[in-house]
Amino acid sequence: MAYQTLIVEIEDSVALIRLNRPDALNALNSQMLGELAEALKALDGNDKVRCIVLTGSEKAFAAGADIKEMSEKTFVDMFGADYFAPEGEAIARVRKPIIAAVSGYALGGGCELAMMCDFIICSETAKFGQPEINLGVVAGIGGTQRLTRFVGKSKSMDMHLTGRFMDAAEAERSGLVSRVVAPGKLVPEALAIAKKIAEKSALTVMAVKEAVNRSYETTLREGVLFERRLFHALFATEDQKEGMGAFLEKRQPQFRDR
Ligand code: CO8
Repeated sequence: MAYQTLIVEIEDSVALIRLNRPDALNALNSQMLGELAEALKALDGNDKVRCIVLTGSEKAFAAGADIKEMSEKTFVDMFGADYFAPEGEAIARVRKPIIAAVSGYALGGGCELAMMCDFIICSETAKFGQPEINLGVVAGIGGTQRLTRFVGKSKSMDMHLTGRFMDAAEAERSGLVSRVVAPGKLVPEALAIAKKIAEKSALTVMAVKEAVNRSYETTLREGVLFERRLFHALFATEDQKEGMGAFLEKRQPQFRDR
C-alpha cells in the first residue's frame, strides 16, 4: 500500500513506519493521521508483522498538529468532525506493540502521538513539549492526561503552562522515555528492541499490552484482578507449556502463538 505522508517497510517480522512530511517537520495533518490509522490497522492484521516501530526524521518526530490546516477552523468544524478523534481511537485499538522512536522535536500532537504508543525511546537530540498554550489552545489528543500520568502533575503543569521543551535527559529522568540512545543509533536500536519482542509469543505480548494499559483505566484492585485472570488464562496456551518446558530443559523456547 502506497502512502503520501508515510514510508512503511517490513523486515524480519517488524514494521517500520516513518512519518514523512519533511517540509513541515512532520506536522500532523488530516491526511497523515488518516494514513497512519489505515497503515496501523493493516499492519495489525498482517501475519508477517509482530511489532511496529513509529519514527520521524532526525530533525523531527512530529512538530505538532498542522497549524496551517487548523488556523482558520471554527468550533463547529472541529467539534462537528470530532477532529482527530477517529484516528486517535484507531491507534488505541492496535493490539500489536508500537514503539515510538523519537529524534528531534516531539511537540504538541507529536508528543501526544509518541505517548499513544506503548513506549518511547529517544535520541539524545529529542525535545518534547506541549506548546499549545502559545497558540491559544490546549493539547487535544491526550496530552494533559497522558503526560500527567507519565511525569506527574507538577512537571506536566510546568510543561503545559509554560510551553517549554524537555530534553532527552529530563525525559528519561522523569519517566517519559524508557531509553536514550546516541544520535544515529535510534532506528537500529528501536528495530533491535522490536525484534526481541517479535521473538515472544504473540498471545503473551497482547496480554502484556492489555494488562499494562489497563493500569491507566481502572482501580488497582480491578487491574490486579484483570492481570491475574490473564495469567490464569495463558495456562490454556501451548506457548505457556513451551516457555516453561524450554526453561526446564535449558533451551530457547519456540513459540507458535497457540
Ligand atoms: N504545523 C505546520 N507547520 C509547521 C509546524 C506545525 N506544527 N511546525 C513546523 N512547521 C513548518 C514551518 O511552518 C516551516 O514551514 P515553512 O518553511 O513553509 O515556513 C517548517 O515547518 C520548518 O519550521 P521552522 O522554520 O519553524 O523550523 P525551526 O527549526 O526554526 O523551528 C520548531 C522548529 C521549534 C519546531 C518550530 O517549527 C515550531 O515551534 N513549530 C510549532 C510547534 C507547535 O506549536 N506545535 C504544537 C501545534 S498544536 C498541536 O499539536 C495541537 C495537538 C492537538 C490537536 C488535536 C485536535 C483535536
